[in-house]
Amino acid sequence: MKKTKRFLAAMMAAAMMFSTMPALASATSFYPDMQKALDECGEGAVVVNVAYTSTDKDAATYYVLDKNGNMVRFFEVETIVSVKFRNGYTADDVELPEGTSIRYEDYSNYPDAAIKQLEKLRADGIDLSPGYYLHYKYFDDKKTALAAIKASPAIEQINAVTVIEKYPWAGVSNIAVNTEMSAEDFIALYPELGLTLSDTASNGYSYVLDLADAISPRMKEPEKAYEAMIRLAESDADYKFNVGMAEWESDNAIDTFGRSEICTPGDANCNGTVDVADVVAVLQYMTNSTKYPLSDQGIINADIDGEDGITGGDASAIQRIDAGIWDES
Ligand SMILES: [Ca+2]
Ligand SMILES: [Ca+2]
Repeated sequence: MKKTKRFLAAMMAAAMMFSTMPALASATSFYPDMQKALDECGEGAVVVNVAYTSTDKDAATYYVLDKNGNMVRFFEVETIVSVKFRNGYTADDVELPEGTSIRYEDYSNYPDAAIKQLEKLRADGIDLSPGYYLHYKYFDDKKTALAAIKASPAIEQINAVTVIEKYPWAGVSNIAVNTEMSAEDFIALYPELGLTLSDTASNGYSYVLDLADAISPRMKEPEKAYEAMIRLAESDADYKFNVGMAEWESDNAIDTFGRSEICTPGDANCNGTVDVADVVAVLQYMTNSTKYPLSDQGIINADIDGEDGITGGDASAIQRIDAGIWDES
């Protein structure tokens, strides 16, 4: 996949800046597909590590450990954003941040392997038909571009597909730890993992610990290691896995799946149109969200002013979209 490869290169560069997020429970709610990852890995599977790229939580790698000691790596490759214009509007009518654009794409010039993956996403009900797609280089750009298209009267619908690749095993060779605890004390906490102090550069971490028997593709004593990994994941330890970079190539993925989020900017009451009723729905929600609730999709649709949360800014932005349509007729 041409686009994916380019992204992969950027992500590899960012990989060195991975940071971990110890609160795995909240990570699961941030990434709904993580539940799918757990389901795919069977009963007792646990997420033992999450790493985000750079400072923006827009892409993640997560490691799932199953009861048999197999570690599977899920890698969020990219988000494909397609847009539908309102009648009479074109890409020229959307003001986008520098470095981003909306272009027509039909994927027909993609390599066979990439087409296969896209077909699989289609089979999963994820729409990747030929159409207008948002192009961006960095995840930070995607965020600002998404905010711009959400607030544009030219856009009727946004379909964001996040592609996740599944790798058969994670080549975890060592763990970098950020702690005030001595290496000896840390090692003593997890005897089952057979940790030893590594001479690998620690890159800002306190130290790096090698796994005696790399936790891949299968542990020698899976049950013991499984328990130890859960203890590690549930601890307050700030750690990250170092993996073999050779395993990161897209072609090694054994599965690709995704999630699709459709958004109709401004349609707070989710009835398919944007009009003054949506402005009223937002204002009522702001006044008393218990009495006048918005649905989860309604909140996504209504939050268009670039500021997190539903505020007066969203109400007036929806009013502007509404006015824009009236100008057309
Ligand atoms: Ca509406
Ligand atoms: Ca907002």
